[in-house]
Amino acid sequence: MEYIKNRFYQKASKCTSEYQRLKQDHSDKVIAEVTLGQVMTGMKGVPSLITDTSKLDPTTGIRFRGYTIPEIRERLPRLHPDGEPLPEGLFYLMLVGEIPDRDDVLNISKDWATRAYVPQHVFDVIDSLPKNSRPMTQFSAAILSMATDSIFQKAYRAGVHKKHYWDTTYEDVMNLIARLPRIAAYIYRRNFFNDDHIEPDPRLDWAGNLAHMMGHNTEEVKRLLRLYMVIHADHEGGNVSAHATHLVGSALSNPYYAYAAGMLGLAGPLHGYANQEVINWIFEMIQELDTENPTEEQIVAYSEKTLKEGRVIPGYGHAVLRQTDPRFTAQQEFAKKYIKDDPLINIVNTLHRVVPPILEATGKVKNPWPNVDAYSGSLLYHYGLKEHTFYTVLFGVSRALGVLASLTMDRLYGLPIERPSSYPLKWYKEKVNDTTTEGC
Ligand code: HAX
Repeated sequence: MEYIKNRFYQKASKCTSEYQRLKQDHSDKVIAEVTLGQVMTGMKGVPSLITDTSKLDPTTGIRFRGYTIPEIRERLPRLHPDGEPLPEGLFYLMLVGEIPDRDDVLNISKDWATRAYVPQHVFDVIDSLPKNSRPMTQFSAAILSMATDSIFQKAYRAGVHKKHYWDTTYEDVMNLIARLPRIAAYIYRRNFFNDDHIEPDPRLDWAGNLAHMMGHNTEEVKRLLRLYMVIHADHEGGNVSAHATHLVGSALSNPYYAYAAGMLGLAGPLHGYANQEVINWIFEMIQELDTENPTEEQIVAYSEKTLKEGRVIPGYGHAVLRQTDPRFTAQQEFAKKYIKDDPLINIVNTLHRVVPPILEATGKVKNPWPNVDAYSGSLLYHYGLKEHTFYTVLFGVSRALGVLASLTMDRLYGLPIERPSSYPLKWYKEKVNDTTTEGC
């Protein structure tokens, strides 16, 4: 769909001029100060990245190009009047900066369907890994193995002018996103359905096709996956998966390498792996208490015990958010609308009531409220996607939309290689005139 690429270029190249002008005219202006505390807590709040696709507000949550989750659920085109918006529309919004119309979205669906062919060697790479290797290991290896197809890399080697880097990046990004449902579903069917694979159906939308290839070909699962793919797509630029993609991409590594790096970060338990941890933790609780319907008191006691053991309560807390995550709320509303009574969802709702005061009482947790991962597993489980070791792969497929739209933008801006400074601990000590010595 050449017109979408052109529309992106027309809109985004104006931002490129602004970027160049700002750099030239204002580079010496001070925009923020950095405290030692920020350095020591993972650079929280230090403005140092340019990301246009989305911005995270601590109280109102994520805004995609200015639109909140309820707004995009209301305004983005959908296939069915009472369904969820198509993730293709969110990708368009993040890339172009405008709400697309229905034709734009259907055209992206068609474009991705035509780009969805996965070379045989990618399946061979997946098949060469032991079946007990984690789905995220298989997913990342598959993405890396596709770098053989990178158009950006070929163009770079052929000596293309740097002002055209964005063009081949765009092509790689569209091919990569288009292929992800096939790869994810292949890993799913390999691991959990004895290699009984299902061919893609090019008439389906991106998320619908994923549901179909996973073998969950119902309108309910398609609707859930559309919601899932929308809400997990982006969370501004500083989270580990987005930042890792950007960082590796800043060395002009091809988009397959950059996105694979992001996925390796997403695989960590403090990030995307938390969606598995939540379900593991709840099942441990059910097993230990020997009931699928624990009382509120039992859930409180189990949560307190987890903290005493020096573990985190998965699905709670956030580095930036200071309120219930609107991605959690969107899933809660979805469950309220479509699911009558489900023991797992009942536990998740009880946790929502009891965990925040418990975390608040520790006096150290900055955000006691639930994040996106607190709900997602229980919904997937309800609809029959019970294989929780796979959940982070689903998160990864969705996250491609935001981080790869941003990477395309990075290349159009011509952002430089990222290179912050590091110092020994001693240097920071001197900076704050600390003369105490502990023998370090
Ligand atoms: N349970 C217990 N302790 C928690 C906690 C939780 N859910 N959340 C934070 N804390 C603790 C921290 O471990 C930290 O303890 P120490 O001072 O002893 O190191 C203290 O509270 C202060 O942490 P914070 O400033 O509030 O939080 P951070 O910005 O450091 O970390 C995390 C944010 C999301 C990593 C954290 O809240 C956490 O570990 N949560 C549980 C795991 C989780 O749900 N991760 C998914 C987050 C969303 C996401 O990225 N999804 O992909």
